[in-house]
Amino acid sequence: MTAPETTLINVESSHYPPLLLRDPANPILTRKDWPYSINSVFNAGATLLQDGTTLLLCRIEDRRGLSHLCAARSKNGVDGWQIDREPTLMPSPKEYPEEIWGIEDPRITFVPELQQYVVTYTSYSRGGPGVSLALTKDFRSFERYGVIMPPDDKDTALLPRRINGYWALIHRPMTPLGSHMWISYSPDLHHWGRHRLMLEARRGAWWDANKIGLSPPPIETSRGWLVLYHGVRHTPSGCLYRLGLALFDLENPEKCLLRGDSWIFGPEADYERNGDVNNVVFPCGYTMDPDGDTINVYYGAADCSIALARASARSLLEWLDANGSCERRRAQDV
Ligand code: BMA
Repeated sequence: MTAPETTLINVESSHYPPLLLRDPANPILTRKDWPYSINSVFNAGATLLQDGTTLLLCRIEDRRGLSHLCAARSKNGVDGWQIDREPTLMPSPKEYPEEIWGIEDPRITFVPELQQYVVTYTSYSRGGPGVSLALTKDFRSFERYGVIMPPDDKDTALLPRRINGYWALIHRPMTPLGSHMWISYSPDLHHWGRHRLMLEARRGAWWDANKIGLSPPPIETSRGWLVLYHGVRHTPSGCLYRLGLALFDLENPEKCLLRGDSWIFGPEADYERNGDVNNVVFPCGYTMDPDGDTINVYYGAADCSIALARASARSLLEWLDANGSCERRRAQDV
């Protein structure tokens, strides 16, 4: 009798090329790793520090249901995490009342011009979730700018350099007519204007109908800004969070060059299927390997843990060339 074949973790159907490969160590961080009591750890921003250390700024939910941020550092970005002994960035509702119900889902952008990391995150106010911004050099002390986009708005990241002299911020305001990705510009990171619709949620039965949002900060390639975004499907048993791919013009980032029709990554593994919120993959950060091609995508799984999947920038662009089309041309069809 022959032994049954081992089940692989990457369970994608062979008809779909697996563009993001899960790390065998997944989930790489869970509440069991935490040095203090928490309910869950998920949705982490990511960056590489100057010495090559991977830093994750993790969303921690406590047992009141409120979130704060906590940093974890690792030499190889997979294991050996050194986790701050206490919260790294707590909501500060006395000075910033808009943080009264917690801070969530950070995205990190290193900005060479400022020689600082810009962290954008959701601040949960009495008026709903809005977008806040803070600057840091070391993830130990932070300069808070407060709310830069009022509720309901989230899923934000700053581009790492100015576009035509202005900082550019991607975000996702919510309206009853649909939750789409917008881009806004600022001369000083405080005052924002020139708001433009960047990518629309599709409609009807599509996997990314009605609600989409930026996932990690855009990835700069020679062909354009590569954007992983999440699409939310409402089903009778709850929401289903999957990832799609699009490419935007380098100097005019509101111009979509290519957008894939199908999702490229969705909940399949047990830790993505089952958790506090089932069927969620939610990346907020990535790091790029020294080869300039391997992208390490850090994602929250089922609002309970942090997992890692790798992709090749070249393969993502090739996939978009084969499967993407121009958003504007398609606009009338959907
Ligand atoms: C979204 C965000 C994420 C969360 C996801 C699934 O709206 O709030 O923080 O992971 O829902 O619950």
